[in-house]
Amino acid sequence: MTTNTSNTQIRHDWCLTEIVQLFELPLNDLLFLAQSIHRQNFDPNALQISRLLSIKTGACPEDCKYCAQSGHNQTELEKEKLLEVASVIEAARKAKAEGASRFCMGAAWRCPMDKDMPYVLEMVREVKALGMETCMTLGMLTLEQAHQLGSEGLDYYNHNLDTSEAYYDQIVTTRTYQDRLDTLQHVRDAGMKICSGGILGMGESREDRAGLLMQLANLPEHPESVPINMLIKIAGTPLADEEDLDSFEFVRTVAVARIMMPRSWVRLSAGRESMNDQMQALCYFAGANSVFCGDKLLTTGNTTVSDDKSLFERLGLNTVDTQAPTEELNRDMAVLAELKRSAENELFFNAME
Ligand code: SAM
Ligand code: DTB
Ligand code: SF4
Repeated sequence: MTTNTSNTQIRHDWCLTEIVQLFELPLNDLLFLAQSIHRQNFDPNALQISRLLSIKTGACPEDCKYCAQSGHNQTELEKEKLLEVASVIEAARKAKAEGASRFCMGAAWRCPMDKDMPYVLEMVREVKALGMETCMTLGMLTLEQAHQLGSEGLDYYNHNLDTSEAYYDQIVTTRTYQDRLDTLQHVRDAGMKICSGGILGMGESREDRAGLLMQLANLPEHPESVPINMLIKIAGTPLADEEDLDSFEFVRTVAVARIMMPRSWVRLSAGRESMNDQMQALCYFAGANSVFCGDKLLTTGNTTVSDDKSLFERLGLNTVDTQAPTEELNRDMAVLAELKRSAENELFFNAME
């Protein structure tokens, strides 16, 4: 197994065996490799912050076994109709004031109805006018709907593969893996960026986690954003009593994602409330460089804004505005370049060689 840290070639031909071999590396070697690749592609101390809002909650016809919003699951969730555009804009303004650079709007739909499109398009237009990046997750899209969203200037579309193709029918039966891949293709064809990742801790095997990453990395272009969610166990869902995933296995998955998709933003997504500070710090070391901030995700709680602020300060992490590189970021990049130069110096001991 090669652990050459200077090779950050973008690949789309990963096979399962070599991905599993990455997972099997001693943790220190895996983390070193991931962190080295991370530094060659990103400022290692910069975090991109996204903020979520559920614009339409509950009563979803899909049967995703993890989800509070599926009409097939008996959860205590209060259903809501599509929010008014004005309240969405108000939430986006608040998110921006709290440091978010991207505003992600999620709807509990199998796919948007044509009658809903004018409203979601107006949301995109008005959030963009605030100077924020926009992301939506509305379920499956036709090519035409993808073009409508793209023409309005939607930056990202989130559509997760969730798990491996082999494990998919244990998690969702009302749509196929190919349906998900088709929507991702429509998003690309319409010129938008892709946000696609998955959920860990749903009883899947290590091979399934490797299989998920293989699907993502072998897409014709890597998703620009890769959310890695830890299952939030929700009472009333079939996965409510699922066994906890080992924390180090989660960290390993983040590291392997970083290695396989070196230039993508890897997001430490749902489930941070169940992680201690040390585990989150390890995820950042493994190459996660994006998070959802705000006291709520879509329907569940999240780490508080003040806890996040305190942890980021203790770790020396800065938030980055991906739209407008600041002077501070440029300065950090200069420091990074200097560090890289000294690492290339012969006094630097590379234990991997
Ligand atoms: N209905 C749309 C769809 O499924 O694409 C958009 C909303 S859906 C809630 C967005 C994503 O949230 C899902 O694909 C899943 O990866 C993640 N998610 C939902 N419930 C979760 C849970 N309990 N724990 C972790 N992630 C979850
Ligand atoms: C993603 O991968 N995770 C976010 C976002 N994309 C849409 C959603 C997490 C949802 C967690 C459960 C909830 O709040 O209902
Ligand atoms: Fe519906 Fe999305 Fe939840 Fe599945 S994950 S039940 S599609 S809201």
